[in-house]
Amino acid sequence: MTRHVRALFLSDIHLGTRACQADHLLAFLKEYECDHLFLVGDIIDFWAMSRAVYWPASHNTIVQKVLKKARHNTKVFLIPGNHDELLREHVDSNFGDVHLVREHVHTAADGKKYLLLHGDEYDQITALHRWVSILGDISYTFLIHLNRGLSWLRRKLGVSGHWSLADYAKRNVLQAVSFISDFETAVARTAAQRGLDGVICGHIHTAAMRNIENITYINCGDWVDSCTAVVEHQDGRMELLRWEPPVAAANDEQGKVVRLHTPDAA
Ligand SMILES: [Mn+2]
Repeated sequence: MTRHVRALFLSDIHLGTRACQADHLLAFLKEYECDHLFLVGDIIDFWAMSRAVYWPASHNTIVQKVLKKARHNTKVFLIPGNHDELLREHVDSNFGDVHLVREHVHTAADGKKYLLLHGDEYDQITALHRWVSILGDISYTFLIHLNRGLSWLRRKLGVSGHWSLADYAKRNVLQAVSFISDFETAVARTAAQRGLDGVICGHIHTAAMRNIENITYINCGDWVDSCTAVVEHQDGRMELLRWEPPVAAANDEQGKVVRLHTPDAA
């Protein structure tokens, strides 16, 4: 059954890399139709592709699905991130029906205004020390690969549910914890300075939806590890979702959408 939402927000898909969970994203996209599709950066990972290209058919299918939506009734906006910063040279132009913008203000159905940006400008590590960031990227990729092995083991043992090594590391390494909260606060304050109600971003691969200094801070997460997305319902209510892949690899088992958080829920 397809659900029709007002807007769908995705970030950090990292097409062109082995880490991209393209099949899960395709399964998720089948469940949703939307009036607006916002791609909030790091959609195609040109940065990783300069080292090695990994582009199976499923990555083409994702591009085709997006273009098909754009041709029909969906307004598609693409905000380049740091891994697809090549596209930043072309902001404010249209590629077919895809609008390329540096950032965007989205007015939700309830009148709330959200600042949409990728977020790397607020990441001091990326902004100041690109080499440190590339090293970080490589060790992060290593953690994701290691997690693949662990997930396989968990499935064999019949353990269900999502558990991420990279996520565990981020939450338990003190430096990472303060990095995430510094980033979230900096982005939320930018939205406040512009007189907006909230911000929707990506970049740090940590999905979130919460209130920071009276600003609704929303991070779409990613499709390399957490498989998370944000939707706006017809009434303007925002919701954070996670795609939960099937536990067993059996053909008849299907994944499902898990509701992570919605701010206005009773
Ligand atoms: Mn990024």
